[in-house]
Amino acid sequence: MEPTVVCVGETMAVLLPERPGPLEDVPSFRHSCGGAESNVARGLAALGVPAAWAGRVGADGFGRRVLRELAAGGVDVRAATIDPDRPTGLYVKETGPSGSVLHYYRDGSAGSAIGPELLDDPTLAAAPLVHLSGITAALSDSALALTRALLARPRDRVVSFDLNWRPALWRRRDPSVLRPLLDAADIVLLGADEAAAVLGTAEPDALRALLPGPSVLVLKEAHRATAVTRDGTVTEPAPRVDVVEPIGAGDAFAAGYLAGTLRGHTPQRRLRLGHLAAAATLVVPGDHGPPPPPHMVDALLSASPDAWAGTTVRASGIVMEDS
Ligand code: KDG
Repeated sequence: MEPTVVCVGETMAVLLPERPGPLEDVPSFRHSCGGAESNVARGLAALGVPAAWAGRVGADGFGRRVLRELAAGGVDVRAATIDPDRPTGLYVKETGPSGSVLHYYRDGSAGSAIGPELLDDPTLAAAPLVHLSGITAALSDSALALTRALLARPRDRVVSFDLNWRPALWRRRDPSVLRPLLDAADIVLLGADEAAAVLGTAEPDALRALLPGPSVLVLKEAHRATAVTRDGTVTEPAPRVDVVEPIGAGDAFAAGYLAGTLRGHTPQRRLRLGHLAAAATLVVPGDHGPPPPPHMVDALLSASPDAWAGTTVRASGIVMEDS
């Protein structure tokens, strides 16, 4: 089946610590893979949306692992290319009492060498929806050129863009390129803290004035998300979640929101599906958690506001209080 969504970006090998604490004290690490855009592709595939990932990996074991893991997660990797000269990037997660830190080992990586030649890929050329993020724009000049070219798209292709502000990647680059990139997309996802850091405001009307181009801005806050469309604004609270580890939750939210959009859900249900997919990732230590089974998703999407407000997501499952 041809993918409905192609997610473009860098996917890296990931080392997840066996237990919290400074890296020098961690006895061992679990090997996984992650990258914001391929996390979205995995989240979409888990929700039943045909999804592909396009990017570059090195001709090494980490690269083979990335392709194997994504394919096992139901992601089409035919548009992925193998770089004979550069290594697959790596990040190491450090977890502690004040949250998680990502340590990147990705300078000069295969993933950072993506560029406009990817536009010739038939999977990408045919995709009705392309998902991008601000991470790719920070990786290299060629990755920024590809991002710009994908946003200068044919009229029938929808582009979603998650700001994904990663200050560590912008130290030697100019982040002012981000606002016009966001404004050229159709669906923009951004966290309130990221919006404040990059655009100087997290206030929906002010963001709309700065970004008049997209059909929808989805603003994520700690306990709610707001869709700002040309027809008005819809806000939906998040369910309660017993958080284990937050990295990857924004990508899962994007996958849920996009899946809801592709299914023609109402704005409220799109936001709920985003919250549910994010919650499933918040309750696991890695970058992606399996979404709830479809019958439960359906029940939660149509739950009353009281029943939705009484929902708690835990690693052991979802609890809906009687309403
Ligand atoms: O959103 C999760 C990502 O931050 C993680 O998978 C690593 O892609 C990554 C990045 O560049 O930070």
